[in-house]
Amino acid sequence: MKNDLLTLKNEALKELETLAESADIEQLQQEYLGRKGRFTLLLKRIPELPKEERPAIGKLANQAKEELRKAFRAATDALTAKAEAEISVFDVTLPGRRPPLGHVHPITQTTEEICRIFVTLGFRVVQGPEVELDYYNFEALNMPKDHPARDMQDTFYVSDNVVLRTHTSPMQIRIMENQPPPVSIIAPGKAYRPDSDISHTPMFHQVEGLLVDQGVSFGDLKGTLTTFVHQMFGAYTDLRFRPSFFPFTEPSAEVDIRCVVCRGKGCRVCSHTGWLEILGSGMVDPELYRVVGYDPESISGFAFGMGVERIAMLKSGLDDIRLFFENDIRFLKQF
Ligand code: 2U9
Repeated sequence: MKNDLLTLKNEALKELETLAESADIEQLQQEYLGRKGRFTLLLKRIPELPKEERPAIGKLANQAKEELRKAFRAATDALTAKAEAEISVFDVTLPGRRPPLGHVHPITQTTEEICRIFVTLGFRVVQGPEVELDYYNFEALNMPKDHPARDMQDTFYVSDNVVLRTHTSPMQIRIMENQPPPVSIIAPGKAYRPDSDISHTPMFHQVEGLLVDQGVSFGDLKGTLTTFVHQMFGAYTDLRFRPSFFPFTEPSAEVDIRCVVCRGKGCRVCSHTGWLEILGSGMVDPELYRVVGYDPESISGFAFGMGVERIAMLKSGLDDIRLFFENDIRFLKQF
C-alpha cells in the first residue's frame, strides 16, 4: 500500500510537469483526486488494512494527497501568472500597426494611361471574354483554319472551337456584329500566346482600337496615332510609319518611335536601328466588314494594336518582361 501510494503520487507529479494548459491540469487533477480518481480509490482501501498499519498509512496518504493538491495549485498559479505577464506587456494605448498599402499594378497603370488618351479622342472602352470561340479569335479575322497566319498566333485550346484569345480583336468583331457604324472603340485586356522569354510571357496585355465611319482615311489613322504617341511619350517624340502585314488590315503599318535610350544614335535596346517598334496598325480589310454585315462600299476604318508590357517597359527602361509578373514587392513598389 505504501509503495502504491508513493508510485501513484510520483506518476501524477511527473505527468503534471508535461502540461501547459490549465484545462489539462484540471483534468489530471480529476483523474487522480476526483471522487472516482485513482488516488481517491486507493485511499478508500485503507480500512481494509490490518488495524495496526492504518494510522501510519493514513498519515502518509494525507501527506501525499496534500502534496499533490499543492503541486496542482502551484502549476495552475504559474500558468495564470504567465498569462497575466503576457497581457501586461501589451500596451493598449499604442497606435495600431498600419497594414501595408498596395497600389495599382504598373501594367494596369499603363493600360489606364493608354485608355485615357484614346477616351479623350472620343473612343469608348469595351471589354469581353478571355476564353473565346475560334470563330471570333481567328475565322472572322481572315484567319480560317489552316491559314499560315495562325502559326504566328498559335494558342491554348480549351476545345476544338474554344481558345484562350490571342488578341483582344474578337471584341471588335462582337461590337460590329451588334451595332451599325460609326464605331470608335478600344479593347484593353489580357491575351494569351505560347511564348515565354525575356520579352514574351504566355499571358500579356493589349490595347487594340478600331474606328469605322464614312470616309475614314489613312490620314486619320496617322493623325490619331501621332497624337497618341505624343501624349504617351512626349510632344517631341519622333515617329515613323513602316509598311507591314497583318491578316486583318490592308494596307498595314507598324509605328516606331525614336529610341528612348540612345535618341536615335543606335544602341543595344533598338538593335542599332535608332528606332523602337511600339504598335501595329492598318486600314481594316473590307472582307471583315462583309463578315459582320457592314457595307464595305459605304464605310472604311482603321485599327491598331499594342502590347501594354512593351509600352510599360519602354517608358520605364526595363529589359525583362517577366519582372511584371514575379510579384516581387521591391520591384512593384517602384511604380
Ligand atoms: C478588327 C480589325 C483589325 C488590330 C491590329 C495590330 C495591327 C498589331 C500587335 C501589336 C503588338 C499585337 O500585342 S501585339 O503583339 N497588333 O500589330 N493589331 S492592327 O486590328 C484589327 C482588330 C480587329 C476587327
